[in-house]
Amino acid sequence: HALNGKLTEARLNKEFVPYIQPKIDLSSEQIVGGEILMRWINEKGELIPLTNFFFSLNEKGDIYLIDLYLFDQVCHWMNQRLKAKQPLVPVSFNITNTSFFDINFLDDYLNILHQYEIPKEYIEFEFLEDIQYGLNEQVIETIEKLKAIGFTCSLDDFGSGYSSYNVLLKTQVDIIKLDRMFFQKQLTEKYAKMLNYTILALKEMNLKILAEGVETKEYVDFLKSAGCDYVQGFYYYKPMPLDEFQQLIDKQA
Ligand code: G
Ligand code: G
Ligand code: NA
Ligand code: MN
Repeated sequence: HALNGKLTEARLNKEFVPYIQPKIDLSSEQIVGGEILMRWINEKGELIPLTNFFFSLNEKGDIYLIDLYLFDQVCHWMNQRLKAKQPLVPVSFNITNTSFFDINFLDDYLNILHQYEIPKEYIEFEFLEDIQYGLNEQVIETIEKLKAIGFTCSLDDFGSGYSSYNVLLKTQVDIIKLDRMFFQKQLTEKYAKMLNYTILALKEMNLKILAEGVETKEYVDFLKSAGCDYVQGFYYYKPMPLDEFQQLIDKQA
């Protein structure tokens, strides 16, 4: 399913769709944000999750173009919501490490934000430590620039092995996204203690904490008592098209 480096505007338009997964504030149980997750609709009309084709995209550098295209689409949507004075919440975008290496990265993203007049408070960037490159100087530098401009930055998949406490020493982030593997285990007494201390340690560092991939009420209740700030997971919502998402935020407004 390689794109063969022949990524045209027409193909982008037809085949790549931004989905969004709601983020829930645990104290209010309101939707306070959303993460953009791309979906590919192939020639047969099948919806394909990114994990199934991500590596072939990345090799060809196509991910940068697709991410930028999705960013444009979503900012356009946000602009329309803002202009019509409709409810809106901050939206997060995944940035692959190879995109940080692109010399045009900041300019390209900032141009789109200016074009659609999106306040920086509405934009969050998610990144993770790269398996191959670690967290190299260029990535750290770009994250510092994003932070200085005023964007929220979050560290994705914390605890998965790709991102660890070591990253927290190298760069400043606002939000830690606890990897979903944490919440797919049985919640034993011993394990609950370990999770409690992990959350406590991160809070001591003034970080906001989001639990990913939460699927059960047991974990929601536990995370509330542990002082976790946000949850994202099938227990509340799966990733969905933007029009479904806007109905949800309209309803809670
Ligand atoms: O939603 P899904 O399970 O397919 O996501 C798989 C992985 O792909 C996730 O780790 C996520 O961080 C990454 N991902 C999802 N959407 C995007 C996107 O639009 N751009 C980039 N760069 N990564 C994404
Ligand atoms: O790496 P990243 O955390 O960005 O990947 C997010 C991926 O996790 C998305 O592909 C999304 O579909 C998936 N996801 C989100 N919530 C859940 C959940 O509750 N359970 C499972 N198994 N996957 C989830
Ligand atoms: Na992510
Ligand atoms: Mn994640």
